[in-house]
Amino acid sequence: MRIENLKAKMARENLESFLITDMKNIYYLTGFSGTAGTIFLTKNRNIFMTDSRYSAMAKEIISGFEIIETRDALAQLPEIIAHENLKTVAFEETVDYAFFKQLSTIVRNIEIFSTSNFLMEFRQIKDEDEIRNIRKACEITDKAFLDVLKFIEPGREEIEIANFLDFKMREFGASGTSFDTIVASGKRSSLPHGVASHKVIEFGDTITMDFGCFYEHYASDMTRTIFVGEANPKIAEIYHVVREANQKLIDKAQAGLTYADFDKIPRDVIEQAGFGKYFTHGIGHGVGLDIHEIPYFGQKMTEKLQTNMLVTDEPGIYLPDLGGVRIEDDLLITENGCEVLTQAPKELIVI
Ligand SMILES: [Mn+2]
Repeated sequence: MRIENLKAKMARENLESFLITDMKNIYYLTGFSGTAGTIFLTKNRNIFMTDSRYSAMAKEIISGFEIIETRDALAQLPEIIAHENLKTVAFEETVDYAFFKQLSTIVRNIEIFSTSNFLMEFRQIKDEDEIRNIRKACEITDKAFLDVLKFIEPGREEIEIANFLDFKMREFGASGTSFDTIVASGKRSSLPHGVASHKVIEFGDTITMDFGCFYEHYASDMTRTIFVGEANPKIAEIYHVVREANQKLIDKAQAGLTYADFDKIPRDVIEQAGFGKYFTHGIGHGVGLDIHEIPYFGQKMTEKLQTNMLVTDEPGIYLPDLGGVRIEDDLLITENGCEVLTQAPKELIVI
């Protein structure tokens, strides 16, 4: 079905052939999860190329493709191009320069051109299986958060807390973390993406933890901010503003909401509270096979949310030299609202 949808789009947009090298796109189309593979699609043929390490596995799990075993997929192209009488080859713009140079050298005398996010139109709408996997990834993330609350105490390093979260997520069934776990404490919590450091947790610290995992190739992404011993009153004030912004978006998110409004609804809450200039990043992003994928949101974007998109809601306020708060949930967009897949508590927690 996925491959049929893609080939129909290729026909609509006059792509005679398409070279796919992004491993997430390859997984999406075939279920192949090895580390080396290349897809080449033409009107008449679906070709999957991989080397001898993976060809047996590919033959077993991939249907609807010719499997070619080769250590150099690009070297196979001239013959296919000649056989299919192709005039153009499209490729993904995310390829690296060395690949582009090799492609330009091997594919001569016909036009090559790049496409942007060609498969994402499909990937951004999740099917039942994908939703089930992301739901599970979110459950694992929630459980790790509940456990880390019992682990955090003054004297521990941020890195120890990050390692604990990573270990717990694996223990609960994750295949790994979906990105490097962020633990930013004290003044460091004012760094929106403070990677865990050797800083030691102290009484009175604010701690922002942004973490997530992969379950069956699908990601979760959650942020919670908590306090150790006591909450600094100014940070407690912004905590309530951020939480209100996060909740207001949950209340309003549904299919049909424009990307501009998705950004504006929580941003207005923070601006009206007088902290607009301290909310310095985007409100959210899509989550799926990639931890960050479309949709992204901006103030003038007229596109609309669609049913079964999976997006984050992550307002934050960061007061320089004092500390910051971010609360992030993963939302499944539905026809009449949204479902919050990350269920870890959001009331102000002091441990
Ligand atoms: Mn995020």
